[in-house]
Amino acid sequence: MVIEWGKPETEKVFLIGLAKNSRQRQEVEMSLEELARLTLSAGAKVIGQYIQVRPKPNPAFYIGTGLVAKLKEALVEKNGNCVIFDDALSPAQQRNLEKELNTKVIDRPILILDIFATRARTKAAKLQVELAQLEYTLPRLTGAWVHFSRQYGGIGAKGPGETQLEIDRRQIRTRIAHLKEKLKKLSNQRSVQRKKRQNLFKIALVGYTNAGKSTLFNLLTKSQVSTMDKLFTTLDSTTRVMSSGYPCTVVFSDTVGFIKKLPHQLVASFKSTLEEVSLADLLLLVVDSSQPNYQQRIAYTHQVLSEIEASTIPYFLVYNKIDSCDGFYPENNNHDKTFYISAKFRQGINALQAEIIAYSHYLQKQKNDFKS
Ligand SMILES: Nc1nc2c(ncn2[C@@H]2O[C@H](COP(=O)(O)OP(=O)(O)OP(=O)(O)O)[C@@H](O)[C@H]2O)c(=O)[nH]1
Ligand SMILES: [Mg+2]
Repeated sequence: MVIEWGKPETEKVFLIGLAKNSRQRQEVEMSLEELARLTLSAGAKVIGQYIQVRPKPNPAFYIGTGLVAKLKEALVEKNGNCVIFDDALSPAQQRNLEKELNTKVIDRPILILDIFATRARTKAAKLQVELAQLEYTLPRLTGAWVHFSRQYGGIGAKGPGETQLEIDRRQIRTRIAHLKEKLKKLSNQRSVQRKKRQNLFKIALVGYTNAGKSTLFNLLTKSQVSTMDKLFTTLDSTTRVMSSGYPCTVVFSDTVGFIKKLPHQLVASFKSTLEEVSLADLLLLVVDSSQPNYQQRIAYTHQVLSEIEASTIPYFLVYNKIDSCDGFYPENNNHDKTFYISAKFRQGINALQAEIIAYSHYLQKQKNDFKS
């Protein structure tokens, strides 16, 4: 299910963010920059943005009615046809806004789900994204949500009647059950494969999207998975088994990146893909250190790790892109396994690899001690 964005040139978007107070404004500005990148990734064009400072969202419209009126005028003036909010809207807020603004209203989770839907390539990723979309849609299935996908043909498109809605709800529930069943089968297949790897040393690369995980993965495993300056290039896990140079067989996994306000339905349905992470012996937490808010991104990564029950796994903190840091180095945070690298320019890789080898010796010894 992909939102019909229409032709990119016809999709003109306003972005909206809310700051609790003026101190939070800068943070919201950065969040909107990221939202703009996500919007571009979805093939639409940003034509303006508003940040409102208010302590609490308006229950009916999320933003204040003054800004709703201003936005309405701006949409007409600039020929805009879509508004994207940086936070999750309640079903009622979304409905009220669409009615008042006479235009399509989307929030960050819907946008992220949409990008995932266009990027999903493998069977598992497609099923997982569809499941997440339907679970997000179900409580929102009212007049504003038409059948399985949102049809934004014309302005003010009418929703179906209550009977139709009930049929849709039932169909969605049936489809959800069907998708879960299919995913369970795939997950069982994966766990058979995983069992075979039980005694191997498993390392997973994790971190915020675009941190350079796949670039580092390619270096460590001499692979060629896709890397791009785009959000969510990787959606599926790739694993590579390495033995030369290590005291035991090592399995590296590259997987989906995290992002702020990742819809929890998405995390839940990606659980089986993310099992590569939750069952790892060691995580390489890759950070784009050229980003001013890199610390927040580390915090979000930890948040998702705890959601998938991976927060107790030992990790190396890998500050990547140090070539773009302008001489500024991120602080060590008292984490004793911290590395500064540039995966793109192959700097600092030997030291990281040496420590991975040392750690695999340590794990091997632990396993042997346990056996005897
Ligand atoms: N300057 C610089 N750019 C880098 C470095 N490492 C990766 N990149 C670039 O950063 C972008 C993202 O790299 P990826 O390896 O695709 O990042 P990722 O973490 O796998 O991203 P997703 O799969 O989208 O979550 C690409 O354009 C890379 O070329 C680095 O050390 N320095
Ligand atoms: Mg990647």
